[in-house]
Amino acid sequence: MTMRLFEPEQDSDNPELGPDTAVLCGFALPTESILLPDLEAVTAQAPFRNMVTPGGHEMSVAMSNCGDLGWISDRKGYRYDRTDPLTQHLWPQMPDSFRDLALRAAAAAGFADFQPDACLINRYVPGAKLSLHQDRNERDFSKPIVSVSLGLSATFLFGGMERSDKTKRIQVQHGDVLVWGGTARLRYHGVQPLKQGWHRALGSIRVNLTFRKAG
Ligand code: MD3
Ligand code: FE
Repeated sequence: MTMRLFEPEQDSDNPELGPDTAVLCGFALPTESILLPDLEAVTAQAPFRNMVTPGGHEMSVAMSNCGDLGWISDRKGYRYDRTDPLTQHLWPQMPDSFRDLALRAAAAAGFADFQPDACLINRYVPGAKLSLHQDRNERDFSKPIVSVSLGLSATFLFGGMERSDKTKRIQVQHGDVLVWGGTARLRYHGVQPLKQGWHRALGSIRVNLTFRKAG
């Protein structure tokens, strides 16, 4: 399903992504003026940092979190934790503007009563990318995932249940919200290297908020 709620800032021609996947174009735009200051406040408390993979590689995407649980990676593995390893404090609370947006997007996509306890915040600079992967660190795969794109546009790669499955490309831009649940929950996905550019809201970067029920 694709719902176009507002005029996009650029034109893009997105393919159908299949069952249990919703593309809500521009869904976050009406609350942008609250989301962006809330994002600033969260990342002032829990700064962006480039985590290390279990294999010892520094990720090109810088990350932070808010909510009861935060996604982290280090030499010991990928997992969720209540504490920010950088500050040793609990992750900042999830702002109401974030939680409310995720709840409304999930409901619009047909997933009632979504109660995210984790919001991973990914920051992309030009060249930063996310290789094809599955999101498997959550306890319950029956709950959907909600992704909010802010700033520069990016190209999502959207595959199947096997890493080797053919991928579709979808262009996501500032304000777009995507929801995956049900049969789509464990599909492989990734983000292509960010191209240089400038966006009025965030300048030369892209930020993605990923909401999950992790615990
Ligand atoms: C497709 N982040 O942090 S969620 C991640 O743009 C991640 O930073 C993306 O993938 C980003 O793990 C946005 C994209 C996504 C998430 C879950 C999915 C796509 C999905 C689950 C199933 C299918
Ligand atoms: Fe992912």
